[in-house]
Amino acid sequence: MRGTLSEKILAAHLVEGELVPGQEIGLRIDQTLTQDSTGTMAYLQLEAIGVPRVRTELSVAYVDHNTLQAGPESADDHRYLQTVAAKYGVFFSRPGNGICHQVHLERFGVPGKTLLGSDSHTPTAGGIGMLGIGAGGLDVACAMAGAPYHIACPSVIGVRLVGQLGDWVSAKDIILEVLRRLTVRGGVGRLVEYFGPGVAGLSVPERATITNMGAELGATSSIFPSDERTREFLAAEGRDSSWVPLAAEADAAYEDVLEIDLSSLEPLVATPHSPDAVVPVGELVGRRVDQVCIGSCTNSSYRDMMLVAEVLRGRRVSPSTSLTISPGSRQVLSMLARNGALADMIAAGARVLEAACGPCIGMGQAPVTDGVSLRSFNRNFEGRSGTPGAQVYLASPEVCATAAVAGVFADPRELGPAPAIALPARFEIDDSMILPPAPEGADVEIVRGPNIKPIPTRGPLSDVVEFEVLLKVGDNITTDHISPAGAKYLPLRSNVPALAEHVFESIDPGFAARALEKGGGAVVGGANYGQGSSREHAAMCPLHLGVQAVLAKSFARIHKANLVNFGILPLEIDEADYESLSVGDVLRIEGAQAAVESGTATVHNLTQQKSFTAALRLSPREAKVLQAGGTLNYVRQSQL
Ligand code: MIC
Ligand code: SF4
Repeated sequence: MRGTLSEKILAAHLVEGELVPGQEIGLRIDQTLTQDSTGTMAYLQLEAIGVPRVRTELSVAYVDHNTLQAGPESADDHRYLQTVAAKYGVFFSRPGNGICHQVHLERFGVPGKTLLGSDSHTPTAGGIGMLGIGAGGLDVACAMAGAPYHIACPSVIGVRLVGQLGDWVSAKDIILEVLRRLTVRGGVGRLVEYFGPGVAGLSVPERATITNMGAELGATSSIFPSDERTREFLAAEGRDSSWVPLAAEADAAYEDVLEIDLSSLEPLVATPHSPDAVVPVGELVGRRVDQVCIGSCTNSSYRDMMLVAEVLRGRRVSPSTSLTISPGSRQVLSMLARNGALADMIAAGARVLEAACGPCIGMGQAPVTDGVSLRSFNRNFEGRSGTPGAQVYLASPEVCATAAVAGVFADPRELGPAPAIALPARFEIDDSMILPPAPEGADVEIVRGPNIKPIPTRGPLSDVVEFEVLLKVGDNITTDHISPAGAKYLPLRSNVPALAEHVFESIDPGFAARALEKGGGAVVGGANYGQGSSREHAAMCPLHLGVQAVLAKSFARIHKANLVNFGILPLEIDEADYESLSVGDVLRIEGAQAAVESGTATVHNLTQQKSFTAALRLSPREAKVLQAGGTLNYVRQSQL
């Protein structure tokens, strides 16, 4: 990684360890962000850690996920977040102000700094040359309390961009091409750094589309240099003083380099049910589209919205298709309202939603039964839209808007020359929906609604652990499978006992009841277990049900960290042992305390009367955390 931009930022923030890929490092975190569906737990954890005020340079609490408010739960949670933020020194971005990643890029991101966020798309900040990393809420709470953030030092791969994008081809097509080549596992343990002559042609919001969706590669983060385009963007946000130039050295050593000739790209689409199942739009032309949803933290910038408005101007949404549009921030929405673009959208028949995550996380707008939904979002995991049989496709705002008008998949290049969208010289700046914290927190009273239930914890790891296999699943299981999101479940994010009833519901509706009845057990998974969202509920809820271990071929980075944080053993097994394990097998590990230290556990399958070894790939710190029964116990012991 010598000479890479990633190395420079990592080195400047390194407080523990060495920059050797695979080894654990501790990083100083400059800024944090939380959003509401992971934030309540993060702040309960911050309260439990017991520091009086946050110790970061800047921390922001956003409300953007749970804005449906079908009952009082979410509004109660928002009130809790507002009061806890005021008390602990955290800025509070009110519901309606926009999606955390978009607003953070606009108003707070700083090139060269580190940002830890309790949301997997925190790498959006890489669009501005900031190192943004997604993590579980507990890790973010520790960072707010001033502790370093620990990760396995990633390796750095380069993506060299050359050439220029053609008409109707945009940033989304670049990241879909990277996904097509690297797959949803291709970024695990890696930082993805963009460089080359093609970079200068991309504005910050376009770069942010690419770094945002780097999360779908499983990458630790993605980053662009900070250059003249970055300066322009920051100047337009009235934040010139935050700009610093940053780039890799000319002879930077990447682990691997992928080259993409932008002029050779065409409009692409990710097909159900994975962001890496990418095909050219041409393969789908003419197929029915029931619903189009434009927005999300991937594609909701001023540039994207203006492009959509240009396509819709003077046209009508097809009578057989429903079009929703959610602008990424109040800044974007307000500018569209003033310049008339919003009127064009409304006249075309778009259903304009508030500036929030909305349909991306299944908060409303579930498609028709077995419907085809085309979205400018970043995830098309099965069931995430709220309609079990729906077929969800992902594409650029260009492809989405064209399909909304045509009622079928269509190639936007058929529309003639593409509109040129310039960044405004000055964005509309109004931070009145970002509430600063109280100058002295001591007097602020925290308001807790009845939905907020305590965080589950467990005692220190027993030396002999015995558990039954409760469920066996395949590869690429997402945290959406483990702890579903959407309108029915998100209001329960502060109430682990209630949310836990739905663990693995879409795969095995009887899972939660069985786990409780048996007093816990284990889950067997395939490769890349726990990909997707950073939600630590995918560890906390199984913990509440008594799950002691997950045995999988491999784990996604954030989920594995969350398992460790909540004292669940992440055991890696090989293909043959995966094949041989069955639901109902009773497994036993003797000497578990020593096993987490040595990194190898001998697992006795009492049912099948045989033994096998499983790896516990843990840093010495993680081993101690597991021995203590989770991070909260460990942090309290080590007196942060
Ligand atoms: C998502 O896109 O899945 C989410 C909802 O933003 C999650 C966070 C969550 O589950 O609350 C994420 O990406 O981390
Ligand atoms: Fe919100 Fe969707 Fe972005 Fe997650 S991916 S932060 S749900 S807009």
